[in-house]
Amino acid sequence: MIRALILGGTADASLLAAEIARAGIDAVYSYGGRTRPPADQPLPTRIGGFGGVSGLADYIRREGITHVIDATHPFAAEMSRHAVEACADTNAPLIALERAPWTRVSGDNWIEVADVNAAVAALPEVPTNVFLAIGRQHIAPFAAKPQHAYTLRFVDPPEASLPFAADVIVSRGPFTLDGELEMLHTRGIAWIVARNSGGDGARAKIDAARMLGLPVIMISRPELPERQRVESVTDVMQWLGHSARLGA
Ligand code: 3Y8
Ligand code: NAP
Repeated sequence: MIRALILGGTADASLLAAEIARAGIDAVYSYGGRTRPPADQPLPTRIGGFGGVSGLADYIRREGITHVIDATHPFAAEMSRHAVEACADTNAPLIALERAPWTRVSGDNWIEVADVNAAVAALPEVPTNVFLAIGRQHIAPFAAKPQHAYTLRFVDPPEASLPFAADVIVSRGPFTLDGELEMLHTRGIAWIVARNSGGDGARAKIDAARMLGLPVIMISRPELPERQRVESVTDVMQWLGHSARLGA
């Protein structure tokens, strides 16, 4: 009998949860507890960390999890690394549902950088209007260049004071091309900082930047350990179905 654990928190994870619920497969959906409250899922849902690799391994054993699907975001590197280790420790089969990175197309003006610090360095010295579309957790390094007029976008209103003066848009996304064009134009944004998340939920700003001829400082994805990886919900269902047929 299959009992799957979905490490979720993305649009793809929500699509997978709907498919798994429709198929009547026993499963649990897991959020990291980063936003309040996360979207509802059609599966029993748990919220919050497991307590590191050992906490996740204990959860897998205690809950009789037979399959783990890492459908977290490409930048949720710590969760993905823990899943690889905990599944190796418990011999639980693991598959990652991970969307392909965005690739540059003609008209894109990308400056590709390895991490947030390199993104700060890539910004000009001369004061300008900058849109940081990288969430809430990794903005502190931009305090090194306080001369810019920053626009930030968070899922929830900021709880504490910000490390530098900035205007915050509170919006959960997914975002639309018209909405992004309007926002970038009315705020006179001249630079965008984004992470190469892939998928459709965050790509509208990239398309809008191309249309407006704006430079995008694009942060590459963190390195992840080797693990079986698919890009579609169908592939995950086949992986599960295959196991079901084998009576796993
Ligand atoms: C808590 C679950 C859905 C899910 C929507 C996707 C699309 C909109 C685009 C911008 C970029 C960013 C951010 C973003 C997007 C989708 C998807 C995606 C980027 C929710 C969600 C949770 C989170 C956590 C949140 C992070 C933050 C990152 C905002 C739910 C809405 C910037 C990633 O305040 C915080 O602590 C927020 C933290 C991790 C990155 C960061 O470091 O701040 N996502 N996002 C999940 C949990 O608790 O386990 O609440 O429904 C999911 C979505 N966010 O069903 O439509 O990519 O799937 N999320 C990035 O750089 O791309 C916004 O603003 O243009
Ligand atoms: P992260 O840095 O990789 O993970 C940090 C810790 O948060 C993990 O070690 C784990 O805690 C806990 N955690 C993360 N995701 C979890 C999940 N789905 N279920 C249970 N615990 C989880 O993660 P993150 O980048 O902060 O992302 C957190 C959540 O937001 C994930 O669900 C991710 O899919 C979603 N999200 C992230 C981004 C992004 O840009 N990072 C974008 C969209 C959505 P323990 O060690 O205690 O187990």
